Amino acid sequence: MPSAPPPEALLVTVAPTGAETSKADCPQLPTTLPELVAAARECEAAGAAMIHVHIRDDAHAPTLDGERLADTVAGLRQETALVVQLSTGGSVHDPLDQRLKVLDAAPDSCSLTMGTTNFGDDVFSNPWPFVCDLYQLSQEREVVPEFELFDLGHVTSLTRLLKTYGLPYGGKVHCDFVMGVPGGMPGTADALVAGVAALPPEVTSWGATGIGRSTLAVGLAVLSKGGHLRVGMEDVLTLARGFPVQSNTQLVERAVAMGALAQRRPMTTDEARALLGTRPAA
Ligand code: KMH
Ligand code: ZN
Repeated sequence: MPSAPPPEALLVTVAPTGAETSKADCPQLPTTLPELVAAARECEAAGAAMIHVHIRDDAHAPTLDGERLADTVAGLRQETALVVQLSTGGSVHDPLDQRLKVLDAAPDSCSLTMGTTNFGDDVFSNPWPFVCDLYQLSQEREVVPEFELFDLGHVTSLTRLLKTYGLPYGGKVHCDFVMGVPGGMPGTADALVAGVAALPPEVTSWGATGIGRSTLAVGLAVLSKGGHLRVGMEDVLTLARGFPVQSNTQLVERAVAMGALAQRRPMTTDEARALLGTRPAA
């Protein structure tokens, strides 16, 4: 088994698309497969090692279509060495049974949110039985989950899940705090410190992302606590007030520059696979 990357190695995950922003509002959002692959290649060159993927249909609307998901995984694998993580969160409108089927596309990793969260005016539904089903399916299919923690209570649920069902495929436990969602924990250094302090001992690595304006506060707090970074247009659409993000690469470059100030260098894709315990690259 490959050894764990050194502490200075920084996992940068890019979440380029998400399910919330419309193409009409943000034409630079990568919503087609060629756009996604081009963004992935540029972000890999800029220092990203993992991609968190939501896909869109021909009308640029969020979809969990199985064939499109499989084509997306294949396209990303062909053109990049990135760890491919498919979202099982989808959009707030996606039914639970379709979200389970995402694993049929055989990604390296999948997101797995540890509880239900108010999500703006909507509800992001993750009932406990669904969390357990998805987790056991990920173990069976040898897909490494990234545990998404939107609130402090989700950390408690993660502890319960690991106690009940054991370790993920690959034996590593990686989680990601998703902070600043209206309805979840705030995107602040204080909230991050509380979350990290509550993590169960099985956790081998963690990262965080701050939604919207909390992106910088969370990113800087992550670096001072020794965690990893997720950035991308799923989470933030402005570089600063009045300066719209033009490409995901800009956000990855900024994350890499922030890491450099903290004397962290971007992790390679091989190091990311070792960190996360994913199946070897095809
Ligand atoms: N789109 C959000 C409702 C995930 O990817 O797993 C859920 C989400 C989390 O983005
Ligand atoms: Zn997502």
